[in-house]
Amino acid sequence: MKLSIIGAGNVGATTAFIAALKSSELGIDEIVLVDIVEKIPQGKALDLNQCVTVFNLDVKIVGSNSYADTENSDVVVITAGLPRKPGMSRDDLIDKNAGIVKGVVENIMKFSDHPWIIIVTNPLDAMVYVASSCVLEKRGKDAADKVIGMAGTLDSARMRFFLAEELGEGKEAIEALTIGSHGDEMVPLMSSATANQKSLSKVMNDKKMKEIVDRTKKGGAEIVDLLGTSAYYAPAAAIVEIIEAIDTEKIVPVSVNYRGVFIGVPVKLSDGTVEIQQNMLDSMNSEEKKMFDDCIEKVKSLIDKTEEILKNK
Ligand code: LAC
Repeated sequence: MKLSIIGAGNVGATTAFIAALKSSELGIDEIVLVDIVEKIPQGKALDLNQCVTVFNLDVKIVGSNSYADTENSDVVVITAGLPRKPGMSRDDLIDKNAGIVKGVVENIMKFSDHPWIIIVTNPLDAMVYVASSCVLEKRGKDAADKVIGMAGTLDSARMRFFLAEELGEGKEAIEALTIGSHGDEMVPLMSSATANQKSLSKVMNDKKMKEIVDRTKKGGAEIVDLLGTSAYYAPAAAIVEIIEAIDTEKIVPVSVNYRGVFIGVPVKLSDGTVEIQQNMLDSMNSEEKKMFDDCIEKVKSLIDKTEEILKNK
């Protein structure tokens, strides 16, 4: 598998690092790190090549300022764009990042026909819309269906961590999924979450659950406030989790085209298609369904705003 990562900042480089360490189990033989800034991707690639040598891993890491090096990628991860600063919401980035993502996708399309494209740039769901529309125009529906957004795997991991800590359980004991958009409107599926296969409501009171839901929703901002910039270890791991899920039975929450909007839903990624797990959406309780519907409305208006911005570019 050839993996290209656009944007050699914190998230991009850390994704390359984790993917390189897991390269043999994931079947990755080449990782290309592209950035417009000169020397940075080359420097990080050199460091990473020396890193994998420590473990005798057979993976080649290339740092480049040219999209030509992404030729024939199987998976492309787009992290390029501005990250949040303290006090900013993800939506504040829309103006700058819409143009960046469009440009990146046009360049990718010149060198790879039908790669999986994983969007990470914020505001996530709107950027998936930008990338998907661009691929649809250039390569048609089958290729556009392979454009997905990383958010739910990250939000779910954050929530599982908070739940595991609170309950004093191992992380593998906790199953919990968040869907919807990447932001305050996300939908943590508490009604189906479990700890050691027991429903959460049996092991935790409502007040605690609500606190954890709130902390998960603000999970990104909590780290922005501490670091002065966006998180990157968990986002990078959550990107690799999606790559790992491709062509397996694993269900992951990713942002895809769902009834005309781009929003996080549980899916399987197999044979180049996205299989939405509608049964899981149908089993939401009424409160979750309402949150999910509100989220669809919110994303719709964000997409309208994005269209306006792109028209003026
Ligand atoms: C976060 C960024 C990746 O939630 O959106 O940390």
